[in-house]
Amino acid sequence: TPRELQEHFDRTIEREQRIEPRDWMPDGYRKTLIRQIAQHAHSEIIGMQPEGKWITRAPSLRRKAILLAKVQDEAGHGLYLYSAAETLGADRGELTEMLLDGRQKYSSIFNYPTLSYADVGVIGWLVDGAAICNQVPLCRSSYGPYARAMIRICKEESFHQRQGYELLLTMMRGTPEQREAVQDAVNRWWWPSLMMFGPPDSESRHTARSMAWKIKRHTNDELRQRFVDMTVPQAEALGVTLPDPELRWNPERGHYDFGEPDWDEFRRVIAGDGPCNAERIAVRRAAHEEGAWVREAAVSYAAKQAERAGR
Ligand code: FAQ
Repeated sequence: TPRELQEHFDRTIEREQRIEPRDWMPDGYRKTLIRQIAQHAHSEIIGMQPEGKWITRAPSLRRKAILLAKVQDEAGHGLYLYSAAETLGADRGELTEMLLDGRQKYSSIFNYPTLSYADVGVIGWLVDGAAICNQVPLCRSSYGPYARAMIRICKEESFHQRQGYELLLTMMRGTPEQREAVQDAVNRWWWPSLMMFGPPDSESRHTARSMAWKIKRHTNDELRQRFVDMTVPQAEALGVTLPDPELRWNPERGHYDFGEPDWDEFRRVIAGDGPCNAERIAVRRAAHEEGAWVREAAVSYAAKQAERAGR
């Protein structure tokens, strides 16, 4: 009966066991997961653009090989995540349509421009750093296919974070111009990185529900604090200043205090009005349209194979 199904689901969540695709789940649980996993997948694919732009302009063969590998990993992450969404009954083609016509979101962070090669390092350090902070707890998410995809993604994100930090260490040992480029990139990416964790808890419409379902394991503000605490010592080691005059250690709390991100800017960017929103979607749309023949060929090949097997 429906009541027994619901009880079985609740017990599974309560015992920290995983919900699998074949299990009964409430409609809201399925919808929330599709929304979050699709947004995450879209972010990985759109997130290839800001760094991808620098592949042809990498300063050395070594940097180019590293960047190529990183951007390819992001494509891979997008694919695991679309596959995880498909286990919930979502259709990948439809999810892409929803991204292109603005019915589904992708992370605000990818709507900012990359102005120099230092941005590649800062994206690795701060953006991948924030992504790891947010995603490590998702390895314990209650939905099996999502949690398992997250394990592999987090391992690769750690490599991305280290490559960013290593690039920045190299630039900080370089010329004054290189050090300035790093500081300038840090100034531009710091606040948008804090916004990756989502709105403040008081304005987050999904957190309470998603935590009760153990899809999310921490609130947006908890993870934002964890990221700040982790990053300040790294900034000191690197020799850069984080652009927040309110940033200071609070011995009573045992955490760093920090300033309030500009939430109006955040709302504008997720509403489609950030510096690069139009460009990101235009590039994604063009890639989708130019790839139509590949999808058609694959479908027609699969149909021929099936016909042959049937004979
Ligand atoms: N940008 O109620 P909440 C990466 C939306 S890392 C845009 O708090 P929730 C790696 C939210 O969807 C980036 N929209 O929502 C990489 C909701 O809108 P809706 C991707 C945002 O879901 C690195 C509304 O605001 N990571 O790609 C943002 O409980 C370098 C209300 O918010 C993930 O997606 C935002 N920053 O918590 C790749 C991680 N924040 O749907 C390439 C998985 C919130 O009601 C290069 N996702 N919104 O219209 C999550 O952990 C959660 O979904 C949160 C938001 C924490 C992002």
